Amino acid sequence: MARRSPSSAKVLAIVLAGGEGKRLMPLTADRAKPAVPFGGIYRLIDFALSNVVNSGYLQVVVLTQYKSHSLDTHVTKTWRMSTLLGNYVTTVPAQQRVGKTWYLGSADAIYQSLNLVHDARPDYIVVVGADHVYRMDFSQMVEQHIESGRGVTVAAIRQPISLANQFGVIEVDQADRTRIAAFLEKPEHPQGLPDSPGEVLASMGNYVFTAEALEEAVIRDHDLEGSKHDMGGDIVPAFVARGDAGVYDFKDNDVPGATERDRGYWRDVGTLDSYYEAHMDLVSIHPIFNLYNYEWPIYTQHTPWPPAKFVHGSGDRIGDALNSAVSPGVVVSGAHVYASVLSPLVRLHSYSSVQGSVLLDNVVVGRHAQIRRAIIDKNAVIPEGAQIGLDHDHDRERGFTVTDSGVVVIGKGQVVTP
Ligand code: ADQ
Repeated sequence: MARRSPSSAKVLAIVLAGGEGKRLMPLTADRAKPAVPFGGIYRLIDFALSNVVNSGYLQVVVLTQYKSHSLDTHVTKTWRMSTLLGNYVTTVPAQQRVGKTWYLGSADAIYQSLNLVHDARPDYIVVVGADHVYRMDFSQMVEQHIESGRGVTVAAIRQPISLANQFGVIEVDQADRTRIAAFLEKPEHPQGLPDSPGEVLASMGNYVFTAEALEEAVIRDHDLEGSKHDMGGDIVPAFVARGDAGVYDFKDNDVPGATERDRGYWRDVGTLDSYYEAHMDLVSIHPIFNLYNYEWPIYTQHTPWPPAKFVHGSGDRIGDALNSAVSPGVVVSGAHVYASVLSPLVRLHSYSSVQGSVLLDNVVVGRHAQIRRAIIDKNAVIPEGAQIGLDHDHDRERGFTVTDSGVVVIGKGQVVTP
């Protein structure tokens, strides 16, 4: 295929959103990981979709599978675009179009959806995961990909070597630093970087493919005995083995409006602890991830809820929230909130206090309740006087999850006793 100039190239975006997110249990007990709420008003998938759309790519398919109802509802309600202009974001569940199996892995999800690629007839395909918090202009990576003439380009970021077993680890060719010399998916004993032994260069799970090369690769992979049909585990290594894989360094990505502090921010929020920490990044006084960058907005669903309100409770209690992000519809009545993220419609009653916590939609906190370093899923009712996060043995006895770093997690619909 003749190379197209970046401005005239036709690009289809495929968002992989079928992941189960086992390590985020109980938050993924009845929703797919990309549908997990984040930052008060968003769902995780909003970050990937906002990046795709802000990059100028308006033909987007979202491949879903595991517990996809909540994800599907969110994407359909939020991401409707003008089909008149040929723009769309569609969710595509596993449908057994090709055979009798559901998606066997992320590469099989693309294989089973090749009909959508044939319909869109793109020159290039941007494939992104749906469960990271970051801003990225994919058009800059597409430009590098087109110039390279390679089959695939993989986005990369430095990560601590201790996390290497969660990522695809890239070794760059020392003679041509844009080429991947070796790629190991989730290695247990990786080598550190020559200039920084405590770090590895990790794949971000975002790829740009030349359309024909991706189609050939997933077809070949489909027939390959022993393949797990996984993008990181099988497809990328196949390109690397042929010397046909490039690397795009995320630190070169220049997103409009980024601050010195949040340029290059990228978080894999695949575990409860990393999900919690990414929330704390939002509420630090100078946010480490800046939601207030209107040049690269993060879009989400907006419901006409009333403004958040802070009122005196009974007696002399003041309702306040400091160093916190508070969503519409929240009422803080005679309660004290510190370093926390409150999602829409949360209600806090008098003499209660919430510190270093993430409360999802509609959580009600009764009088005198105390909550410390906790994540509380939707609709939970914290009874009067209950204590959460103050005594971890008591938290475990009541069936709550307590993470390695001591964050207490209460699942959706879990009954909470004092
Ligand atoms: P993981 O995130 O562990 O590693 P995976 O679980 O396959 O890989 O998830 C990648 C994306 O694909 C996620 O957005 C997930 O929702 C989606 N997905 C998974 N199974 C799917 C299926 N059957 N159908 C549709 N979508 C599916 C990957 C790469 C690593 C890289 C990390 C970065 O494999 O090389 O380092 O992402 O976080």
